[in-house]
Amino acid sequence: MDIKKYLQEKKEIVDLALEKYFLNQPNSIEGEVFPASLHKAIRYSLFAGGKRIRPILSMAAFESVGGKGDTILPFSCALELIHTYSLIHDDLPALDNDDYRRGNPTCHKVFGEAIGILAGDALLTEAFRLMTNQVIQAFSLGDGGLALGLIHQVAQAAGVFGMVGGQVVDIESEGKEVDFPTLQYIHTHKTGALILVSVRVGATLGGANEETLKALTRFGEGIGLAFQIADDILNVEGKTALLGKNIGSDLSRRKATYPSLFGLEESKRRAKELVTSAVEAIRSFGSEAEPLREIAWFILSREY
Ligand code: GRG
Repeated sequence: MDIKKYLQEKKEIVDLALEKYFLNQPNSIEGEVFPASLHKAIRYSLFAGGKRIRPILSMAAFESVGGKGDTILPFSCALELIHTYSLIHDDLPALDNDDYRRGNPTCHKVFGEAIGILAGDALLTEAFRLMTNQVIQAFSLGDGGLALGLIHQVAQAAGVFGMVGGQVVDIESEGKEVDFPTLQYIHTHKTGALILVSVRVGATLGGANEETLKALTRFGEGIGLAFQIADDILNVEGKTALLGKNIGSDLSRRKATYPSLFGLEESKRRAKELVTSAVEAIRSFGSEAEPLREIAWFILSREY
C-alpha cells in the first residue's frame, strides 16, 4: 500500500473535522470569533502542519478491527488537541524555550507567553469537551459507558500517570546522568502514553475483543517507545529543513535520550527491534491492519 497517500488522506479527514469542530462553536460576536487572540493562537498551532500521527493511529486501529463509520473522529480530534497543547507548553520559556516548531515561530513567540499558556490550557480542556460530547450523545442512545471508559484512559495517558508525569521527569533529569529505567519512564510516559492510548481508543471503539485489544496494546507500546527513540535520533542527525527546528538541542540541554545512553547505532537497532515486535504482535490480523503496519515502519524511517 501507498502509506504516504494513506497518511495524506487521513490527515485531510482530521483537518476537516477539526475545522468543522471549531467553526461550529458558539463563540462569535457579530461574526468575529471571540476572544480573537485565543482563537488565533489555537488555530496557529493546530493548523501548523503537524503529521496528525495520533489521530491517524486511532483511525487505523479502529479500522484494523473492523470499525466502520466516523464515531472515532471526535476522539481522533481530541487526541490531536491534547498533542497540540503539549507542544505549545513544551516550547514555553519555562520548559524547552524553543523559538521554532514545524518551521514557524512557536506559539508564545507570536502571541506572547500568557496566550501561549492559555491556548494550551484551552486545547486540553476542549479535548475533554469534545469527547464528553460524544458520551452525552451515546447516553441518549443508551450506550455511554464505553465512551466514558475511553475518556478515562485518555485522561490517564495525558496527566500525572502519563504525559505530564513523563515531562516532569524529563525536565528534572536534564544535566544529570540517568539510568535506563529512568529513561524508559520518560519515553514511555512523555510520548508513548498518548500514542498507546490513541491505538487503544481506536481499537476499543472499533470493536476489539480482549485478545485483539491485547495485541494492539503491545503494538501501541512498541511504536510509542520507538517514536520517541526516532525523535531522539532525529535530534542528532535529522535535517533542520525537514524537521522545522534546530537539531542538537537535546545534547546542549544534556537531556536524557537513547543516543546519549546507548549511542546512535544501538538506538537505531533498539528502535527497529521495537517496531519489528510491534508488527509481529498484529501478525494474525488481516489486510485491514496493513495501514497500522505501514505506520509502524514509517515511524522508524521518518525524516520529520
Ligand atoms: C503542563 C506546563 C505543562 C506542560 C506540559 C506534557 C508536556 C508539557 C509536553 C509533552 C511532552 C512532549 C512534547 C513530548 C514530545 C513528543 C513528541 C515526539 C512530539 C513530536 O510529535 P510529532 O512528531 O509532531 O507527532 P507533529 O509536529 O507532527 O505534530
